[in-house]
Amino acid sequence: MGSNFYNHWAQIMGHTIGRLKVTIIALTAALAALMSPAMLSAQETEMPVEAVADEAAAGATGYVPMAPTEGKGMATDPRTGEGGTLLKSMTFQDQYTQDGAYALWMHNWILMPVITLISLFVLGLLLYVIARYRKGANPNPSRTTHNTAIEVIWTIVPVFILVIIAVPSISLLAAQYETPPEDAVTVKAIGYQWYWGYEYPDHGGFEIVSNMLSDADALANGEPAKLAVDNRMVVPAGVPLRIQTTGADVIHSFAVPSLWFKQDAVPGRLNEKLLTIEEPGVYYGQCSELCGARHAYMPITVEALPMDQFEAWVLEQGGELPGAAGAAEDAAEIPAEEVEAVSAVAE
Ligand SMILES: [Cu+2]
Repeated sequence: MGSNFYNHWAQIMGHTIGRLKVTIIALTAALAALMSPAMLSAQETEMPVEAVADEAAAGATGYVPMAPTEGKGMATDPRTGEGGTLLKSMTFQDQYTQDGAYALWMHNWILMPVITLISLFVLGLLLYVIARYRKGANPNPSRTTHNTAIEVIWTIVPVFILVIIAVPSISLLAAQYETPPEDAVTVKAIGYQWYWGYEYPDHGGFEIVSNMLSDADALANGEPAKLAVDNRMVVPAGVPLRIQTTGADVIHSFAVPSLWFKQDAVPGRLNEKLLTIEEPGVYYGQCSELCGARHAYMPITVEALPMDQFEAWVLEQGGELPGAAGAAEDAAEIPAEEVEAVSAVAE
């Protein structure tokens, strides 16, 4: 009776292990596909620069919102893989900042392999112990409680793994705390219930009010629904930006996944973080701090433009360029005669 039971059990285990093997093989294959060069090179796919340039040229006389590039600065559809592959929709969005690219590399080549290997190793050990040391195969269990060699190994190996993770992790953390340089372009993102305001203190202090477009309007524009806005946060590409965030009422959070950027917008506080967007494009984000009933309906659209087009946009908004304003002010404040008079007194 007893041996019959164990035979039956062993048979079931055999089936289960067989199925697990298939599952492990499938998982490994999926992971390999995820890490494949094709997958990585997808990151380097260039955006149709000409298309953007054409549009920019069209907007030379007046600002025309840039058309987004499918799959860039937005999530891909996990059901259809629209805008990318199905696998791509399971991982991070392609990154358009240095920190983002580094973080994505760390995720793909350090964290995921380490997590996968450890999980498979522990699963393998468990299955081996279940099969090898079951009562039927091992009726008299060992009474061993200590083994110095193996205890040293299972202390040192995890320490070694943690150090491997800590080195890139700490440098990423440090990079994310880098202070914006003095000449960075300042944009102040203000969270309101429930929309965003973008103030340009270096450009005359005008403010853009940004509300979500209806699904119909967004789709008609060729933009993703619930992410498109009427007035975008327009910034120059390729130069350091000083993004300041604050909340007008409750805590919001300014977050754009493809730029590796997330910063809380807290009432009464001014948070500041460096952001350098590497290339022109349209990048979508959302408020990422529960801020009330319409929290899900205050998206962020960042449009990065070449500097000259950004400056043209600023002038169109009634803003002024920092250098020009400064020179004009200097000229206005100190008339030439006064300067002469002052130097005469000094003599
Ligand atoms: Cu909010």
